[in-house]
This record gives sequence, structure tokens and C-alpha cells, in this order.
Amino acid sequence: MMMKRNVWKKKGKSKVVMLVTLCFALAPLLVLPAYATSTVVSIDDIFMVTGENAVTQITINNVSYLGVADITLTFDPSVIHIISVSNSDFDFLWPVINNSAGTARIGGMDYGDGLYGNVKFGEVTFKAVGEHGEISVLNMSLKELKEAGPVETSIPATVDKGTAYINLPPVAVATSLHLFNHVGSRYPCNATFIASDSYDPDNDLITNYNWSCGDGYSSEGATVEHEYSSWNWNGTGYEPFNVCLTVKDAGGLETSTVMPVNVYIAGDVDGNGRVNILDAVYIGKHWNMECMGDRWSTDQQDRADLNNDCVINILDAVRIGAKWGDVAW
Ligand SMILES: [Ca+2]
Ligand SMILES: [Ca+2]
Ligand SMILES: [Ca+2]
Repeated sequence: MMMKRNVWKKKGKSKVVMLVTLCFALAPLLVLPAYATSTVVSIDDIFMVTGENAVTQITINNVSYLGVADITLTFDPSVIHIISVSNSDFDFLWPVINNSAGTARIGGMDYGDGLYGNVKFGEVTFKAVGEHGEISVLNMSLKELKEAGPVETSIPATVDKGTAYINLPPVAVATSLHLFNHVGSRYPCNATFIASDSYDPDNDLITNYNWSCGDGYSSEGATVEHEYSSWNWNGTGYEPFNVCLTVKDAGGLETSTVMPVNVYIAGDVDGNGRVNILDAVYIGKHWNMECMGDRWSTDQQDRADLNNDCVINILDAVRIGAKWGDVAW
């Protein structure tokens, strides 16, 4: 009886500790919603080519009854210059640009009933005057952010900085050598992913190719092989895995792309989730066929090549025999 009581006490204590821990863990989450609804002045990142112009935007996010804004934008004048600030949601916009100091003081005024929501403060046209690879922070200081009414009520806001890169991000291009792959844990079947068609528009070296295979595994390289040990069956059919490729250029800019990749259970040629005579028929139909240049010309042949070795033969047929009656659910 005594022991039982002690056990309960212990349990109660650990529950309290857990609750306190949980509260601490959740505290930032409880604060977040209020934070997320406050006003933020942000400027988008911009990617440029030396000697050329490009446009970015300053946005006053999540604001109510905005009448006046007076914002100073600062930048590195050895890297970029401002050509113009225009196209504002405000009725009146007055930029004072100083390209030797690296500042632009921009005033905006709305004569109406105030501005609401995400307000476009202005589009800023920059010229890249620095060298390829140079960057400039785009920072802002808020001198004034006020409501539209006769009473001068200031609106609290935070700044979300941006970056100007004299560098264009790489373009990620992912392909799968086989359009249809099979689970390869028992009977090997390698999926092959190719990133070598990726490129960089300003000819930087691509330094990293990172793959996330969609099943929790990841890999690195311009060409990678991956053996799937799982598949996605949604109750009526297969769902592809979303394979994500991220490429990085020598300047550190990254771009990602997502490619759906089909994975069937071993032996399932027609993709109906069951290994039976229908699958064997396709193997017979394309018996001894070989693919051209590593790729199959039809989906049916691609599926019938159950081990992805570019030929449809006995090695594919034996899988159907071995997996006869298997289902994907
Ligand atoms: Ca680049
Ligand atoms: Ca089947
Ligand atoms: Ca084969």
C-alpha cells in the first residue's frame, strides 16, 4: 500500500516536471501568433549581372490604416546604385537617392482612407556597379510609420532585411534514367538520378548536387544511384516519391527542384499493385529487347525492365516468379 502511494507520488511529480517542460517548450509558440500579425517592412533579395539593372520591391506587410511612411534604405554603393524608386501603392512617393553615401530616404503619403494589408511601398531599380560575386546588404531604418488620420498614431514595425547579389542563382535540372523503378531491397533495382543538365546562367561552377530521395534517404553527386526499400500505395494506386535536387553555385546561391519518381513493388510491371500473370505477359511481349542510350522509348518497356539493367530477359522474369501473388497493400 505504502509502495503504491510512493509510486503515485513519483508519477505526479514527473507529470508536473513534464508539464513545466512542455510550457517552456510551447512558450515561443504562444508568443508567435501575436508576433506574426505585427507589421513588417521587408525588401526582396535581388540577383544581378554586373553593369545591368534589376528591380526589387519594398513591402509593408500586414498593416492597417497606413497613411505616412518615411524609410531610409541603405546599401553598399561600391556594389550597387539606385536608379529609381517608383510604382508605389501610396498616392505620393518622394525618394531622395544618394549613391555616394549608399542611402535612399523614401517618403510616402496616402491621401485617402489609409492603406491596408500588404502595401507595396515601392519598386527599387538597382544597377550592379560591382564585380560578379559581390553582395550588398539591403537594410532599412524606419523614421516614421503612421496612421492616416489627423491624430498622429505611429505604427510599430520591424524590418526584414534583404540582400543584393551580383550573381544569378543556378538552375536545377533533375532527370530519372528510368521512369519506372521497383523496390530493390530483395531483388536489386537501382534508380539513377541525373543532375548534370543543371547549369549556372552566369557560368559559375556548380559546387554541390544534393538529393533527397523522398523516402528519408539523401545522396550527393551529379549522378546518383538509390535503391528504394519502400513504396507509396494510396489505397487505389502508387504515389510517386518526390525527389528533391538542390544545386549550389560557387557564390553559394542555391536552387531546388522536385521530381516525382515512380516506385513499384518488385515484379509489378503494369502498376496495379499485384504481381500475377498480367505482369508476366508484358515480359514475354518485350522479351530480349534492349534499351537505346540507357533509356527506354516506351513506358511499358521501362516498366518491364524490372531490374533497370536495360534489357528485358530472364532476370526480370524470375522476379515475377519469386514475387508471385505479392500485393502493394
Ligand atoms: Ca551564379
Ligand atoms: Ca501487376
Ligand atoms: Ca532487366
